Amino acid sequence: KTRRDFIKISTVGAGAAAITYKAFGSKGFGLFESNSVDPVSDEELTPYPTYCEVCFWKCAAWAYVDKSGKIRKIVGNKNDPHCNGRLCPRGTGGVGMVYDEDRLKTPLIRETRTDGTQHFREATWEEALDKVASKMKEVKEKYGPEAFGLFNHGTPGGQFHHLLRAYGSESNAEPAFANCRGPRSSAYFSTFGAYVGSPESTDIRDTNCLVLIGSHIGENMHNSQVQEMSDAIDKGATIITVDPRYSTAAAHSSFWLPIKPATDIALLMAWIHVLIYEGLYDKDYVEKYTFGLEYLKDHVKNMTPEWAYGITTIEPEQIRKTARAMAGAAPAVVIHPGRHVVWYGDDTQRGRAMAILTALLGAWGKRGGLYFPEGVSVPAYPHPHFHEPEWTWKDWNAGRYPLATMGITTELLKASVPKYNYKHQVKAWLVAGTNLPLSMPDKRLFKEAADAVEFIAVMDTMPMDITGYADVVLPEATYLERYDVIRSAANREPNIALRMPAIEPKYNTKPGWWIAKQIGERLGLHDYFNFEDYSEVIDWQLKQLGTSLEEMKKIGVKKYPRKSGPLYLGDGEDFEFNTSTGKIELYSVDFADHGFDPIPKYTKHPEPPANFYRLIYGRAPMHTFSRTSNNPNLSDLMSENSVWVNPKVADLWGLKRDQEVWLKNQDGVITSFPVKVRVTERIRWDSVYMVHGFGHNNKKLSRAFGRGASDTEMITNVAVDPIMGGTGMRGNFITFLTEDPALEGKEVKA
Ligand code: MGD
Ligand code: SF4
Repeated sequence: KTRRDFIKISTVGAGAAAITYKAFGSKGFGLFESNSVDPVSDEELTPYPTYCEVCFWKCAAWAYVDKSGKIRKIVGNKNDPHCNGRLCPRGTGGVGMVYDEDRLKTPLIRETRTDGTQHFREATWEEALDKVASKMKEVKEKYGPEAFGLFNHGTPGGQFHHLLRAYGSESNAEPAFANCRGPRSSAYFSTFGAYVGSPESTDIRDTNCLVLIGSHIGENMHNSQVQEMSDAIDKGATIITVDPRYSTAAAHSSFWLPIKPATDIALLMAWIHVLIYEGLYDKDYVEKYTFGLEYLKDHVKNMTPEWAYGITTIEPEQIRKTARAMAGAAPAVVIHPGRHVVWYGDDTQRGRAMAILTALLGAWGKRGGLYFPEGVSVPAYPHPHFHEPEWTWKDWNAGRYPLATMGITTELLKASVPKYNYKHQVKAWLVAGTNLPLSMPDKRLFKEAADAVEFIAVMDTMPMDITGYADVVLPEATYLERYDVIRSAANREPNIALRMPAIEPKYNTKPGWWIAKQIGERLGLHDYFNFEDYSEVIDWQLKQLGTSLEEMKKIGVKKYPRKSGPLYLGDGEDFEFNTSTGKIELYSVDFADHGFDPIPKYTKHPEPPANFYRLIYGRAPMHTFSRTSNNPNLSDLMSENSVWVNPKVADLWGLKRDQEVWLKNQDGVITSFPVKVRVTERIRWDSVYMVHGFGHNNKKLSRAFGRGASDTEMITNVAVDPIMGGTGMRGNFITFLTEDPALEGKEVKA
């Protein structure tokens, strides 16, 4: 029975994936309609509201459960602005997270046998929770609570964050900052005094021109954004894509600029030059709202398209033409701020250049540009004040990365290794919802840190690579089996969404809130967990927001009227920006004060040595990072990654389509597993491309183990952004090994 359901879902998905590549057509996302293909009639099913955890777009949905208690399908909530009633293929396949037979099923405790070998033994919840709590007590007594660190991501991380704060620690970091969006936050905040958020406040649905700098919307499947882009294409918007790879978005663009990697700032500065020196910028807007035009004008004087051509390989005429296209469409232009933007270590400055371009076009706060988002503030469930820790993540960053606004993951790793001599050291970790071995660049640092700490507890749903490092594994119920925090993300209309269990947790798994509460109780922190069931917390919060759990169970999503004013600036309206000058800062006073370039500069980055190629990586529509590779439905659609190689390079190396190769990077590190070659004109000859998230090392992942190669393994060189600590990952170069390096090693030994 299970098998039949599984095939059915996969078939739905398979059709979906094929259509995905055509998503930007006049029919938009045809694939979502396939959701309705189901032999069970809706009358026989009960819908439960949830929001998706397959990626961080968090689309609100209905999980339909049949009479036997099986989830038959997940369908987007029509009232939800994140999805407009249509899930992406990954979201549809999310049910595979529940029915993946490789799931963590019961708590595990690491044990050392008499012969010294280690293994996991199954444990009761009592034992596992006691163990975590007693270690937390011990660390608190020996070193202070601050020495217990937390790596967190997504909703499960939030529950543990609360636990740690109650316990007295704020030594936390999540990959979403330093390994992802952090540079963008610093860049846009320093320019506009505001963040672009998630979902980004890009008004793509009404834009006349969308500019994508390495943003591969469509492969990076952020639902409503893809839908809006599809609509914008239908309405004839100009799409300009800057990417060394012919991405899906590039294929739907009016202009594809196949830029030489690591040179984007030069292109952006040349665009700024054209706007200023051809007088194409929005003069009224710039005069009224911005600070520093004269400095900027002087700064870009010699940054002509001809200058940029020598750096970027983009023809000067193309640079002029595209700048004029933007100006012609202004202010309805979206310079997409990007998302995973940690590339070369000067990423905050690239973000600044994009923000400045946005300002010159008068597009911030304008229809078809970037709108003013508004969210609902969900009140905290009453609990005593958190004690102020003696030190927090800020103390690692202090002096090093002055504009970091969250904990930096690699700093948390370093603070865990005594040899780095951090004044504030970490001795133990909780890890919740993040698979560090596949997400952290510089695996050597990760291993050093994991070796150094006294204790690691991991809360996950799957036996992911990180669980192999745990002393205690806490198996969490999946998102479809639990209550969770109320989703509240700023959007055009403020809104909230409910996640409630569609079915009981399978196996011996428990919701994150329960696990956090149980540990809290053992630490004497009952007052911070003053509820029996998380539904009480949610109901209390919802009542403060003028609704209730009862109502939300019926509607899933609730929208509220805006209180902060209109979506856009009115013509000539006065507006004070939250920056030092109260203006949009073309020249950043804050950066100058901290000794950083107040206006972005192009810096040359190292290039691949002979016979090496720059490794760039990205997403596929059916996967999210490493979390989905073992999902039965999604691995059915794409079970491994490949390495994209330009035909010229393939010829040079004699590489054939689907041939397996190992990759070796500039530091001599070789991938654990081979990866198939995809020969394609879609990638420049100086680079190779891989989808991130494959090459898992844990044998317990029956579908994902050893399938494809891990891009992360090749990322040993990290270019750290001095402004906010972002981990630039695209300065790594690979070459090909056509023979199995393990055999080679054996031959050498023999
Ligand atoms: P995943 O690799 O998907 O993302 O990094 P991570 O947050 O580590 O791992 C998520 C983990 O959460 C998995 O172990 C999964 O099983 C677990 N999980 C999923 N659902 C649940 C749940 O409901 N409860 C619990 N407890 N656990 C759950 C993402 C990070 O990676 C980010 S945000 C970016 S943008 C970077 N991208 C990136 C890249 O593109 N290339 C390379 N090389 N590295 C990258 N690192 C960064
Ligand atoms: Fe889920 Fe897709 Fe929405 Fe992401 S974009 S939350 S995977 S449905």
